[in-house]
Amino acid sequence: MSITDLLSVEDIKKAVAAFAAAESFNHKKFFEMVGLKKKNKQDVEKVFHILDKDKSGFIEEDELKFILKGFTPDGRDLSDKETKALLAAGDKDGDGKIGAEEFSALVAES
Ligand SMILES: [Ca+2]
Ligand SMILES: [Ca+2]
Repeated sequence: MSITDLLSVEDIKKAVAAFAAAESFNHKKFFEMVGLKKKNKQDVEKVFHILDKDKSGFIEEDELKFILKGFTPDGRDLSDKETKALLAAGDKDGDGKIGAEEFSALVAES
């Protein structure tokens, strides 16, 4: 399963390009632009598992930092500040990582 089986290559390109500038990442706009927001829960979970590189069942801070690379290899790394802001937005139970349910909720509310 590749991310482009779920999302359009064009949408990914546009969404990643829109946040190319340092400190510009906005997850709400990104999830919408990349087409994730209109996907059903099953597809959002598939994307979650792609982003969970080490298959731990959670997206940890070090995976969040490279979230854009999960969509396209030339995506930039998020800054520490952007990574922490994204973690804070998604980590509802405060365990320092994002679970599948938290990821679905984060996408849905965006
Ligand atoms: Ca992980
Ligand atoms: Ca959590």
